[in-house]
Amino acid sequence: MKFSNYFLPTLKNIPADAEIISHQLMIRSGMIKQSSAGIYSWLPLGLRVLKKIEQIVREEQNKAGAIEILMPTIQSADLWIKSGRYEEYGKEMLRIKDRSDREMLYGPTNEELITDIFQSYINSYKDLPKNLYHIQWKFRDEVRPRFGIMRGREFLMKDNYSFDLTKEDAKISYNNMFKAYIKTFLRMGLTPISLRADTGPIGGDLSHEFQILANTGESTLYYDKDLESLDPQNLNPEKLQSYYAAVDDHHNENQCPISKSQLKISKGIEVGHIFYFGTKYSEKLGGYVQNNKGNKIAVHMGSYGIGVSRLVGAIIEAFHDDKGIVWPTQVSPFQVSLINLMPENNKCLDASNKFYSQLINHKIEVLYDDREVSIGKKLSDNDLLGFPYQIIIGSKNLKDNLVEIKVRKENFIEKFNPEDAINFIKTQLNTII
Ligand code: P5A
Repeated sequence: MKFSNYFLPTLKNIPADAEIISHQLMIRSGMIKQSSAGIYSWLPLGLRVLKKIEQIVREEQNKAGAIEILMPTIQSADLWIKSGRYEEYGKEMLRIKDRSDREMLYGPTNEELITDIFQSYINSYKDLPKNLYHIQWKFRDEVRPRFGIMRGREFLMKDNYSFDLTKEDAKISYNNMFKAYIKTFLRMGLTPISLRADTGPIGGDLSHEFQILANTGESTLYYDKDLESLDPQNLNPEKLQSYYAAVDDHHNENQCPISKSQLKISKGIEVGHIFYFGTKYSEKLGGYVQNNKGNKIAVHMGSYGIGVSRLVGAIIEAFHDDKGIVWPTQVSPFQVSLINLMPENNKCLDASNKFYSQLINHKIEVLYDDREVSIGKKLSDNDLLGFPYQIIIGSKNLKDNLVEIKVRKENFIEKFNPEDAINFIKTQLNTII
């Protein structure tokens, strides 16, 4: 993509209403635009990141055996009246009336709707277990939407729902998802910390939340330092659940079961939450199957949520410096910035155009900064955008047949001849899973 053809409005100044760094950086790098309180448009760069995160989440769900569907954003109130949550949800639910005065709502979550889909088609224990997910926009009329897309009113969630015959089987589904969640966050370059959690309006008696470490996070976490070095190929959910981890409200120094040398304290951001709630919804909404003796049994359910849009902000909170974003390669909107410092110089133009076609031929995602703006603005904009590698083309280096590569994470610059430059980038990108 050529910058001059793209739609990427960068801003130099920090927007006055953005309190936290990810919100500031997302606005300054032209990723989102607020439409009204807690509701955002995703501009091209932001959308690319959102789609990459969504795809990693999707792949890990599929690998774990969950099946993708798509439920609507607008739901009828009927099922919520049956489950008892229509009243309970209060003002956080956005209620709408259609032209025939029927009560509708913009779904804040989908336990009711999925249980209804399940009960319409599944009647026998032989069809269990089932695990269905979708990635769909939700609406929660939060009292205080803030921090940009981190606590929006409209936000993208991956939510799935498991159906099992017994509590024991449901626990297996729960642990399977637990493991998939850890893998998902590790794949994004994050450090996930799982904690026992309250169940709130979803209900049930077993729940974990997943926080990711970020110095600027809202919660303070106390946890066993072994949780920081998990091997994605070798995850044991039961063992992981036995490690000590607590948010500051729940942590008591005198009752902490692990030694001071083992205890770590860091800031975190909640990006996922999972629940086992037994038969709470299946009993009310007809989620029964016949067991092998012909008896009707209410299925045991769990629900599992990942804040897909929140992750965009959370990743920026975890990975930035004073110049801007420092994207992990796995979710970076582009892999390479190709920066032509002097587009008016024919040699620079030829060399840059050649790099551009070569990168495209190698299927490397490149944003080619061909703009006619000052060198200073180009360099600072590209640092702000934070793609992992920058190829910088200037006339002085070209005279010696050299270009510069900057590795954004280390702010390390090295000179290469053009051929080696492409090979260096290719090798670096191949080492990423
Ligand atoms: C689990 C899936 C649920 O809603 N029902 C279906 C369960 N859980 S949850 O904890 O309430 O939300 C799951 C994740 O969604 C993200 N999230 C948000 N992201 C942005 N803005 C919001 N206002 C918001 N509310 C929830 C979080 O990542 C949360 O962990």
